[in-house]
Amino acid sequence: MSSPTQPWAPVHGQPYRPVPYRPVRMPAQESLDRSAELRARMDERRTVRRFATDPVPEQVILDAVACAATAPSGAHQQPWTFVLVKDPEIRQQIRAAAEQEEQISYDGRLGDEWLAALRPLGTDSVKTHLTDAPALLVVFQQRYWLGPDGTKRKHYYVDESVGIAVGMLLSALHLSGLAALVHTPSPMRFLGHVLNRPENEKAFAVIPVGYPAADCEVPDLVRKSLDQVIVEV
Ligand code: IYR
Repeated sequence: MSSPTQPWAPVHGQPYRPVPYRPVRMPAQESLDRSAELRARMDERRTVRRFATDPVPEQVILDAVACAATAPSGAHQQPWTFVLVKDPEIRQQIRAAAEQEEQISYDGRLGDEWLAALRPLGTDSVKTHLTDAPALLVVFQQRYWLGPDGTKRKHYYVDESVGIAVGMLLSALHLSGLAALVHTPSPMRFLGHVLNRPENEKAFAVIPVGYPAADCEVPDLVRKSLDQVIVEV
């Protein structure tokens, strides 16, 4: 990997020029200790829909985005943009537009089966998290590369790449003490308009970030046990 201080530039079509990778191997006992601790910490993560309005240290969010941006991606094209929205007016605009769509969704667009699947989660069309949380991370997929001169180039496995990056973002936020919610208002086209994003970017999710409200409640969910999610052959 190039030095972190070297700015990114497209390498499309350049030859393979490997560099050595020799991380110090972690002793097995240390791996076991760390994985057990991480497993317990990750099991404490909950999706939060009621946020405190308290500010959060911005650097924590920036560090989490930097963690997310270490994600592997198709052809290492890193097809993501994270828009950090702090401005209360823009958050209000996003909330108004999201609630307008969600109202239609919850009033029937989702259909009975989908609404039944959501009922145990207690979601509805009111999206207070979009204005209560002190920051929103709006994640965009770069569906293709758009050069400064308008050149377009295909991006590969964009859904997978951005999904992995968002997973890493959620882990980083949680392990740094912040709560988050992956909110996917549908349709999401309004986000590109409100945030003035270029034509190659498509909204993937809105992620409010903050602390849970003092009276925050979450659904009483049960996670699948390890033996229900793993198959060993
Ligand atoms: N986008 C809607 C509905 C919704 C859909 C799923 I799948 C969820 O897991 C939760 C909500 C909303 O944000 O309310």
